[in-house]
Amino acid sequence: MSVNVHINSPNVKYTDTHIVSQYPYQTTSVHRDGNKVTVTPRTTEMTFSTERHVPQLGVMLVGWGGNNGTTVTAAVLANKRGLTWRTKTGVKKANYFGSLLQASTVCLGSGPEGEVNVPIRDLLPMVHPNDIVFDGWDISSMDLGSAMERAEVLDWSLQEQLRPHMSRMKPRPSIYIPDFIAANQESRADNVLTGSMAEQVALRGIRADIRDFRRSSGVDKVIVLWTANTERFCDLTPGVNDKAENLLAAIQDGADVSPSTLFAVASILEGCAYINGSPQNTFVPGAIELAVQKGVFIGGDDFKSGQTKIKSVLVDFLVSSGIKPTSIVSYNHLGNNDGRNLSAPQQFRSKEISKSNVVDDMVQSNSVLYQPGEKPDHCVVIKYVPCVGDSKRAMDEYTSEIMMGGTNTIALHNTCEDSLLATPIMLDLVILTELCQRVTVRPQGEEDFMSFHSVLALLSFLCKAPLVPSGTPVINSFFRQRTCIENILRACLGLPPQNHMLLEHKLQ
Ligand code: NAI
Ligand code: DG6
Repeated sequence: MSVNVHINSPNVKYTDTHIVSQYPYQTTSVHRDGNKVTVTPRTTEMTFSTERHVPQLGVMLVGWGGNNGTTVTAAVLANKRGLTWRTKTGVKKANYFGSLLQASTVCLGSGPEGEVNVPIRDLLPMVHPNDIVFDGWDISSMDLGSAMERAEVLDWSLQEQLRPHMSRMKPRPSIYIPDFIAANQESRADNVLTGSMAEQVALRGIRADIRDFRRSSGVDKVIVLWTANTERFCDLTPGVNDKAENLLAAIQDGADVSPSTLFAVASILEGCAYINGSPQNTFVPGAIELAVQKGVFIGGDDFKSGQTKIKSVLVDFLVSSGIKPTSIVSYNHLGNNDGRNLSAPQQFRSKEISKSNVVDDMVQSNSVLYQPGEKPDHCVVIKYVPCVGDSKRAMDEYTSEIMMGGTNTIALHNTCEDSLLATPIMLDLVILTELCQRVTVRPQGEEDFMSFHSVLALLSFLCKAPLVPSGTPVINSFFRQRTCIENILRACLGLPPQNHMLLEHKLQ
């Protein structure tokens, strides 16, 4: 059941089309001179404007027939139909647990009945996941019903109920350049836009697919989300992918451009936001420049679902408690097709990079614990073990230095279905992106309202290696990322940032 949040303030106006709020944005400017630090508080008056009309959203998944692609489609269908199914531990009901927007809450303050918490989804008008229309591409031709069975994620009695609906969906043929993913994926590739097809023609084909989906489904907006295999990193080559015009020319000339970058370019040219759920460097500088030129959102990289999410909590907790992590060793094994693809060295390397930088900002923030350039040892291991399927095992050992030379070792073991962790994140990514397309901000003194930057850093909470505008800080800390989302949504409603001071209960 949804809650109707209404703000009672002279600073907030509800028109038929918009919610408009006046918001004092408070920051500080800091000047450091040796060991003297001067801090000057500043306030900038901002006007936030949020369009109230929620459009019909279409989401096109690259890798639709994979574990994530089939699971997100099936989960939405099951929720929409309110399905229940029996397992050996009882009757289960479809839900969206694990979704920040659907299943977590924010505190609005307190009233006569005490603290009032509401789901984030009820703060502002947002797309409901049940209303999303899915389509997509896969290099495997299997229909979504059979692909769901191949994925071995959902309980069989749920699959039986979903099968007739899922089987009607078939992925569109996709771009397959074998060199970018593991050789062990070749046997799946029976649904490709032909191996020898020029990149320019493939790009046109993807753009035509997006237009066809928009037209045939009747959706108002399309967002494209890469949930296909992890690719190897591509080389950053001046004259090829360093600028938008070079990248477009390189595609025309058939130069070495990855399938994921081709998809990103196609989406951007169609005016559709593009999100990268995998670790590879899809967003070469030319693709980022193109997105900025076209004013289209891009976001990524790599869904932050399990081990890395815990890392962004645990290291935050340790460092912000004044404890010094000196070594983090993360091991995991899994047996799904993602694990199979990652068993190849170049694809593993992409994932290793994405999983390794997550503690950097937290470490750098504390000069009491760490000297400049000092970092904890950080080791990431992934092994493919077919037997465990999608049920990933993650084992972590965190060693920290505590007071007076003491050592604190924390060991964790986590078992969970990988795709059931990724699915709610995929939904949050597209719903948050869509909402951001309806928010504009006018800082004091400016004539025009501005959108968020095309590189949508607000998605950082959901990504292992957050993509941010060049020269801006990368925030990995779980708490800072979540607070950022919460406070921006509150600003759209003219509400002050959550400060957790509870002064009203602390004075006498
Ligand atoms: P999967 O291997 O089951 O699915 C990937 C699908 O992509 C396959 O069906 C494959 O045929 C297809 N594919 C490969 N290249 C393609 C192309 N060029 N065009 C269209 N389709 C293509 O993998 P899964 O488990 O669904 O994961 C998908 C991606 O998400 C992987 O890159 C994984 O690393 C990433 N990821 C997954 C997380 C999770 O918790 N499940 C978390 C973080 C990232
Ligand atoms: C092996 O690590 C497979 C990967 O695709 C991960 O399961 C996925 O990236 C999730 O990683 P994490 O670190 O968020 O659990």
